[in-house]
Amino acid sequence: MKMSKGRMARLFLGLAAAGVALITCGSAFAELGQPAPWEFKLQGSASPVMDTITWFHNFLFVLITCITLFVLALLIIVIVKFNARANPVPSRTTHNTLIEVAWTLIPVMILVGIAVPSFRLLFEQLDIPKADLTVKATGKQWYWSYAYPDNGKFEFDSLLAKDKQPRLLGVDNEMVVPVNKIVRVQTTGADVIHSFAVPAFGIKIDAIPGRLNETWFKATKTGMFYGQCSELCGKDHAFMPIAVRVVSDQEFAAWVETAKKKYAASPANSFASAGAAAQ
Ligand SMILES: [Cu+2]
Repeated sequence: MKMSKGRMARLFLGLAAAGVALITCGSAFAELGQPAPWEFKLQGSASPVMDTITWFHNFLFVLITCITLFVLALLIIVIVKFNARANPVPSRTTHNTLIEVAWTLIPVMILVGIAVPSFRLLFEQLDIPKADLTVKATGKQWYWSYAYPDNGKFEFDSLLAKDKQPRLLGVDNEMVVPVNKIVRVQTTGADVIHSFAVPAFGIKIDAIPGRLNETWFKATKTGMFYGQCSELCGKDHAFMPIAVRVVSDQEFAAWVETAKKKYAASPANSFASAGAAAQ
């Protein structure tokens, strides 16, 4: 099948227009803290770690695009210039010191250029700064329990609320944290391995029975942020969302006061039962 030049140009133009439409669509629907239809980029960032992750992702994307285009250009040159018809008498050259040194050194330099920001990001994630508060998230089949050991010692369950929006992400009791404060998140599993993940904060950490893992985030924006259990943990794995409400310091203090009373009698409240056992 032969295509005229005009038709080909129109086809390319159409494809480009579709691409642009898709990109603008993706960002038009994008909402902070939750997934959006047709989204193919990372979720908007609401923490310093996620800022770095987003930057590193974009940096690598540009880099691999350049490398791929460069290799593609070399392949096209070889195919066009050095095929048997265009180049019937091939050169017998087998070595070229300059090129050999270049194709060893340049990739090494590229890898070092990737390694430096990569390790910096890894340390930023793993080196937990002095925390302003600790929240312990326990993964259970199939919901999360949140404990606040520093703020009045209470614990409560957070279950999927079928009537709440966004669909399959809304919960009955959200985890609440203050804005611009360093939150240490400790995770563990009560039955099987779960995984605590909130994309906008750039955190994902396994919740393993018998072990206490920890990570951290500093939410830089107020609002609702959603995540999901990210380790296949059983039949309702898809129905144990994570909902984090980020509020101001005053709102957080007020919430702690009401939460202490509200969850005092909660069956999840390990502090209450520990207190009762001690008496
Ligand atoms: Cu799970």
